[in-house]
Amino acid sequence: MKSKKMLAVAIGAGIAPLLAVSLPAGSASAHGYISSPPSRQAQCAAGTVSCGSIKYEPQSVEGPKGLSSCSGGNAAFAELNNDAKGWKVTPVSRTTSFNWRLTARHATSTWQYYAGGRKIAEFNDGGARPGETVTHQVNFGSLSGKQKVLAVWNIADTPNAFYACVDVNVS
Ligand SMILES: [Cu+2]
Repeated sequence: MKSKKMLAVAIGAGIAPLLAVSLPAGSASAHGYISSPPSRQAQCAAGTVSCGSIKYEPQSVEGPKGLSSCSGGNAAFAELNNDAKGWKVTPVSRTTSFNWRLTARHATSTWQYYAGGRKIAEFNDGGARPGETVTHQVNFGSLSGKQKVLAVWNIADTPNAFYACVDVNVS
């Protein structure tokens, strides 16, 4: 998101009309997603699977906190919810590193990972601003075989979260 301060400065400088045109693209580019193991939106962006508009902005799967859908409730990205779309399944070990690529370093409350119908990991950043990449070690415990992991990035200073589904095979 563009800050209100930046907006105020821009208006003060008399470039408000230009900003009004460029703002949608700017805010769409400013979030994050899981790059590895490749999430569904990362596979769209890489052309591994053919997708609609999500391929241009894999970082934009933003929705209200508390959802459990891969699309974060975005109708335009509904194909991310389709388990039969041919997503590449990444073989992983019981403890696996999940890597986020952030295009905006939003203040963060928690990172959550769900699989097998329950939460398998949570990391509390206490409102801190993350780096451009973030890595978490996630342990699958007793879960094995094919799993659809739902990862959630909860933003500290907005009601929103970012969502990413990752298809893995745990062995
Ligand atoms: Cu953002």
